[in-house]
Amino acid sequence: MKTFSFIHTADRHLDSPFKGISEINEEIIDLCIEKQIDFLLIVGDIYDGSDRSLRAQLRFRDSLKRLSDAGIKAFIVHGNHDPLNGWSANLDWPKNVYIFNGKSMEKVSIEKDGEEIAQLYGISFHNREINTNLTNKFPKISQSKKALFSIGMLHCNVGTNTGHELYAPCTLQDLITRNFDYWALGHVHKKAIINGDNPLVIYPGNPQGLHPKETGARGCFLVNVDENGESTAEFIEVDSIRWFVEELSIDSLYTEQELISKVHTYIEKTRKEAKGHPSICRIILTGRSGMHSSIARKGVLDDILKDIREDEEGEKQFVWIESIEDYTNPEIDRKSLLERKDFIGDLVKLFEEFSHDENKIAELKETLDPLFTSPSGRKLLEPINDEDFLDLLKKTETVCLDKLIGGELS
Ligand SMILES: [Mn+2]
Repeated sequence: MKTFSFIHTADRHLDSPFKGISEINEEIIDLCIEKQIDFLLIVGDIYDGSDRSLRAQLRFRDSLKRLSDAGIKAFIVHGNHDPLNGWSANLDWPKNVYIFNGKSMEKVSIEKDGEEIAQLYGISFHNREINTNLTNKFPKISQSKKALFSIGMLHCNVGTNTGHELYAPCTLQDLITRNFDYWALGHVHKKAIINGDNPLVIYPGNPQGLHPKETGARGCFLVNVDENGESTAEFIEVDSIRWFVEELSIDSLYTEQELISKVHTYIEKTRKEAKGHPSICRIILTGRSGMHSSIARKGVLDDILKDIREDEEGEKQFVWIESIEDYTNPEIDRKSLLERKDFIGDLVKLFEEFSHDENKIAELKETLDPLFTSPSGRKLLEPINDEDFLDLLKKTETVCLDKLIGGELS
């Protein structure tokens, strides 16, 4: 058979609240043309809402026109965010575009230079809430009669992925038993190869992170099928902006200058990590130090944010700090805690004894000994040296005090 290749993408969510990047990734269209692929599969949630804007539809149509003019076909199924019963403008779609209906599963034959190369099976969401298992609508291909590479396109939730709405639920086994060669899925925004071979079952994830929680590289899959019908899938990054969330601790920071420098260091680290992509970062400040009260002052974080953003103006590969959130706590004054005549005072005194008195340490170690020597404990725990033991005690004290007085001091 003829070799061929295709690109699989899903979940672009055009018109999503994050307006900054509201066009389909032109990178995907460029990639299709550059790699001279035979067809593009778009597996649902092209638009964020069923009432898609005319502008988003026009831009999407124009992107597909560019693809069509290059002789590349595009096949589309709709998902729960852009079901077919939502409003859509009456537009002339380019001739190489095929949109699957939402009433029944359809089979489409794909040709290359007049020769049939693959069979494509798909169905769109007619309405938003599809709670039935749509895999039942797909045929089971008899392996003996199988001649052509077969692909299933489905927007669905495999194995009840809890991070996403439970629409069109199904199991991996439901998909495997169809005897297809490739399942092009959509719906889950984090890329996942859920079956690596025979068949390949892939969620490409969204090609652009839409909010701070959608961190890391985003892209699509390029699939090559050789003359024996063997397929290989390669992830290719196409996101134009990358999201990051970072926790920075104020432990051991004493001045505003040190805090600002720490954010600058983080920005430079992120610029390197984003490998040429502009990025948007959310910073979460944690830890304890005297800086807590300064950070808590009205306007201080806003001013730091403004100052840092100004420094980024004009940077081509910018690192934009979206927000700085304050989860810091005040420094613990152990000396005054030791003088307290309550449970907290007793607890700090106890930790004080355990970390300085060798006999007490030996006593504590002996108490903990069964944990390390029991048959089940031995499998999980390594023996601890004295230094690590003291370090562990220190951390335990911090955890206890955080829980007991975390709010009391702030
Ligand atoms: Mn979806």
